Amino acid sequence: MECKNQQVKDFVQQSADLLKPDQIVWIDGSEEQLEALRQQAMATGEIVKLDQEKLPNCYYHRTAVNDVARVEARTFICSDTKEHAGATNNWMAPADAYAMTDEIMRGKMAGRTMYVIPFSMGVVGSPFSKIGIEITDSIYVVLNMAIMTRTGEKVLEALGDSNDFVRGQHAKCDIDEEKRYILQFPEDNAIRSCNSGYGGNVLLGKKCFALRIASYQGRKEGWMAEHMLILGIENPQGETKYVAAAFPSACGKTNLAMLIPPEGYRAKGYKVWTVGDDIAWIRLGPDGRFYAQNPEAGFFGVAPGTNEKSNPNALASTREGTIFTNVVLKDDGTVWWEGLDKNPPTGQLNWKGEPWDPATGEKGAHPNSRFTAPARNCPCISPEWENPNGVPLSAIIFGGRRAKTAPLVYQSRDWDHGVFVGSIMASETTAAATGAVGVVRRDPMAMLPFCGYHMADYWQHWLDMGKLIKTQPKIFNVNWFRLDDEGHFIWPGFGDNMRVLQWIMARCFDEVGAVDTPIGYVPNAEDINLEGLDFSIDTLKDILTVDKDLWREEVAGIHEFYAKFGDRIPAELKAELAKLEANLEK
Ligand code: OXD
Ligand code: MN
Repeated sequence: MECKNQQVKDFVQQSADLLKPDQIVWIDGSEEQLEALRQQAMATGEIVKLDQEKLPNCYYHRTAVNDVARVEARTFICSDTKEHAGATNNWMAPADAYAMTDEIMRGKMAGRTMYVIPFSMGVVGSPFSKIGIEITDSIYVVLNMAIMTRTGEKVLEALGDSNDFVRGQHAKCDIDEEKRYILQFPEDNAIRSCNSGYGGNVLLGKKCFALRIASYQGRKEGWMAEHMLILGIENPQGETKYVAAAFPSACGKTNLAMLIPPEGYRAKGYKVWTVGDDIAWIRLGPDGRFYAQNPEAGFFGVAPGTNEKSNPNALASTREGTIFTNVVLKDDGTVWWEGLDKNPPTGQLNWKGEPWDPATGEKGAHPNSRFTAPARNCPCISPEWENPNGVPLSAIIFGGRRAKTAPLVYQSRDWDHGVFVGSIMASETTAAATGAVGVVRRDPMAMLPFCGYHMADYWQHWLDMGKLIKTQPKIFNVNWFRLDDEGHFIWPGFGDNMRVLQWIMARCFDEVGAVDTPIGYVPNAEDINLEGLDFSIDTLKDILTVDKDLWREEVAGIHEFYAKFGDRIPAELKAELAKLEANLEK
């Protein structure tokens, strides 16, 4: 494959000068080349071919045991000043960051091959799309990028002689935790990642580019990069309306993106279509509405808990062309993870490659084990998911995991209030996650670890974008996780969340009223359809309540959180907080 773009060639040469690989291989996007790389990775044991009848084109991979998750403490935004990175990001001066990682990465590809992956985030050639070049010494990364993004020659063609591409450099080095760094250089359009081989740290198109770098680009260029799923809701008349939704980790984002409506809804002809499960790039459309596109081409989903009941669409997506990482490898060439079914296999290898006995209670799959599955496999993938112009958004949904405070659903009064609702997003830790129950972690717009610049400036950007649109999407907040006094979830969740989506749609099109409360508009219980569900209206009323005492505590927590951002907090958000306080005193 020939590259005519001089800037790309220079970048590849500079990378080779630093990393000193034995050879350089350009990824052209062809199946032949990918197959040759698979053969090579199988020969070294980097990947294992799974049973080709049960799981055609599926492979298995284990990471090092010290390298199983994103490392937020070692992730830095290397903007020109610390102030520009803001209080919620780690910061390193760009010159120091380059010098430090020059030292760490120098010569580390000696004896290895350096792969050059031209990739497009978004449909190649779409006005939403952005191009990157990732350098890596990992075939696993190449194979994952080939699923998660559009790669190869067609991307270089689309780039032409433009210099507008993100420069990503990944080197496995020695998988040394002490020298592991994930660095974003927003002003340089550049990313460096070293000493890791795990997904979120090394698939540079995903969190590093499509969120951290892209959020910065979006502010500069007047669009938005958000940590959001996108789904379409088709009604019995065959009309589809789209929503984007942001939730912190472990709140069921992939499940909501692939929701199967309850029986009664399906009988009437309702359908839910998946456009994306993790990231949304949002632009102003020619008709004054927001349009969203999923910049990815695959799902990098958490395996444990995924099963025929919780998410049959996700499971179906993994039956072909998928890479499984850190799950249980069975000797029949299939895989298993906790929650796949109730029959943990015996005599198999756990995620570390050790013989594993489920009777010991030890987990077989790592809790953050993953599948990398092509989006086109998903049975409910939207016919519009590759529309180069994106899909128009009717609503934006924020959410979190709150035991008592937030009602099942509420609607913000207007755009600015909605931005406020996003800015105070929070989840409470569960016992399983940390040992400490009920600790509130603020995660504005689910972007805390992913915003590439100062969070308060990011809120200002949201407010500014609201001023540009004629038809603003309505903004909602949901909470599927209210607990009863015994600590059980009250709302059934999963497919039944369709009932809440239906109310949200009805509000978007002025088809239903609501109760005005201190925090926003809450449904009249009668307006949430409970047909076919064993759930009393009194219990529903219970989870729609807004407890003023709890919200006064919440306000104190918000003040404390906002204090981190000092003077940069937009006046509109301060006014919203004051309004909430006043409403609670009424
Ligand atoms: C992810 C995450 O992996 O948000 O998508 O952590
Ligand atoms: Mn995510």
